[in-house]
Amino acid sequence: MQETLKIAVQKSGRLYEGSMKLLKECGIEVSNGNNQLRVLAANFPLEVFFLRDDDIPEYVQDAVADIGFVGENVVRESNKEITIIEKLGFGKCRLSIAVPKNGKFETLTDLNQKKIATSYPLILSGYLKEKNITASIHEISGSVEIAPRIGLADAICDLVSSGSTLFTNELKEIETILLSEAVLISNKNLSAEKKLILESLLFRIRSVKKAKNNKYVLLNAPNDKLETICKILPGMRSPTILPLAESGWSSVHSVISENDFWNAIEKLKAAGAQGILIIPIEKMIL
Ligand code: PRT
Ligand code: ZN
Repeated sequence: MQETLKIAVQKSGRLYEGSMKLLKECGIEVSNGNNQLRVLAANFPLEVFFLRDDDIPEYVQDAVADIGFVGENVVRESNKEITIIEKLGFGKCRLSIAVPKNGKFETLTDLNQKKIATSYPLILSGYLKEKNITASIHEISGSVEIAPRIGLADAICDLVSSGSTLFTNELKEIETILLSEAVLISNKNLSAEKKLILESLLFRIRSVKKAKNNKYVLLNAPNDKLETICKILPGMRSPTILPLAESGWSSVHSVISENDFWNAIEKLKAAGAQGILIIPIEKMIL
């Protein structure tokens, strides 16, 4: 019988949707209709465990699960013997130090000998040590943002994504100490067979990620502008150029990275490109 790879994902919460969506985009069917704790994928040797995110690094270290999807912030704070294999591109946030907006603290140095409330004591203490700041760390597990208002701490260290929680609580960020997103973690001693399944899953994850970071561009160009336009659009090898029915014009097909996108579109228009279509790519196998 073929082995199955056991993956731990968050049971409910901010990473649940992203984790299930990624598996689906990898062509792996997992139904969790009955809110079960363990589900076998229908078409891939994968068994999915639904757990609290804080437990995932330990379960992966202890080989209860072989791999997991979890926030890098949780991985760093848990400090377990596991390997981070790949960033997954969802669940993006940052761990930041924030202080009351109209208070007397402006910089990290102002927090010397002061009290900081956080659910991330390990990451915070490492950071403060590195920066030579001596502050006392008050560990709390939730509602960290209200600590300064109720006199529990002078500052907080918490996760931020949109910044609206800080805003509503009249706090301002003064220092980002970790940029985080969901990552794929693995047990350090996978069997050869499990490593092969992981390789196959990773291949799919990387193809999905690459496709998300790229767009398919289709445009019409006058033939005398083709050279300039091709320089803006390098494509995977070079752009595909096909003659249009209207003489003197060609259709150009290419792939462009999300990061270069807006910049390139402006240049393409300026170079005489017309009818520019941008099409999402579903998978990208190179
Ligand atoms: O029940 P379980 O223990 O599994 O879940 P949990 O409640 O511990 O975690 P959950 O679901 O809140 O978050 C899971 C993971 O999502 C975190 O470990 C991060 O990796 C990631 N993530 C991304 C976030 C945020 N964005 C986020 N904004 N986790 C928490 N927040 C909180 C933050 O703590 C603060 O209270 O959202 C608030 C700030 O959000 P903004 O948008 O107002 O800035
Ligand atoms: Zn949690």
